[in-house]
Amino acid sequence: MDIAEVWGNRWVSCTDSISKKYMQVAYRKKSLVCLAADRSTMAGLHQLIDEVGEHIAALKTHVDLVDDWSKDAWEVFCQKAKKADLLIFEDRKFADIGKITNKQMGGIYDIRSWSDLVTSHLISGPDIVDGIQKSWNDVGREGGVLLLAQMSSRGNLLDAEYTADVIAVGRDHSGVFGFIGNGSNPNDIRRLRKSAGEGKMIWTPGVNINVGDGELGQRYGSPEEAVNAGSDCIIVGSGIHKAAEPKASARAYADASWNALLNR
Ligand code: S5P
Repeated sequence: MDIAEVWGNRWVSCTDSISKKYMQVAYRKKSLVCLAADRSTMAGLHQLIDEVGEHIAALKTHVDLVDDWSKDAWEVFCQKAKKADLLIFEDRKFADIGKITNKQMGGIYDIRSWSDLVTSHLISGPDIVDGIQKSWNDVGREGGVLLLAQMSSRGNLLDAEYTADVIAVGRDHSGVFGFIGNGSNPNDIRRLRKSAGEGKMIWTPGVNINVGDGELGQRYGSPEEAVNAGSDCIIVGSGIHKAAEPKASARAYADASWNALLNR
């Protein structure tokens, strides 16, 4: 099957360059997996790319949880991620007003200089997206914003009305790459896909082969069901980086997500 057949409507409707790039990487690697690389040392992060890089399409970071972070070490790490054909996604979950978020893309971590994607809440209003886009623009780079339309954690406050408001802003905004949906619940994903239409990505955390409740309020749904319901990328953290054999586990998530896409 060629790439247009594999991705179907999404290939036709998601015309922005980062969505296209993601779909191409996923197609090359036969994987719809974004690894949530939640390890707190640089060595642990390097080890992850070495072990599972070939089975994942994107790498999600929390730059502020790395104990031995330094600017130079991070640059080397990002180069390694690019060499491994990975989109780099900083899960910063911005929430401030546009002009402050614009500055937070710089600062000590200088997220604008290495990220292809970032997450943002829309709680402060639509200018946050423009603030983020301006910061990439300032350094001559392009990137995409994933808006949190739903969350996977128990008791979160993103109700259906809030989700609808986020979609209303995001679906027509060229700076918005797509939405974060609740990977732990296929019905939530189906609803999100229905109102988001075909023209935006939906990426879903809260995915694990062992479904059910996780640590500290996290919840998990299955990789196949998430993709069947309309997710374009499963965000998997502990299912891979805490597995006894991360490589075999990454492979299993890649196969599950890819086969589900082929069936979809
Ligand atoms: O609603 C959300 C949104 C995100 S981005 N729920 C989440 O769990 N996440 C992120 O996905 C979270 O920050 C973490 O990095 C990852 C899930 O990790 P896991 O170990 O539970 O798979």
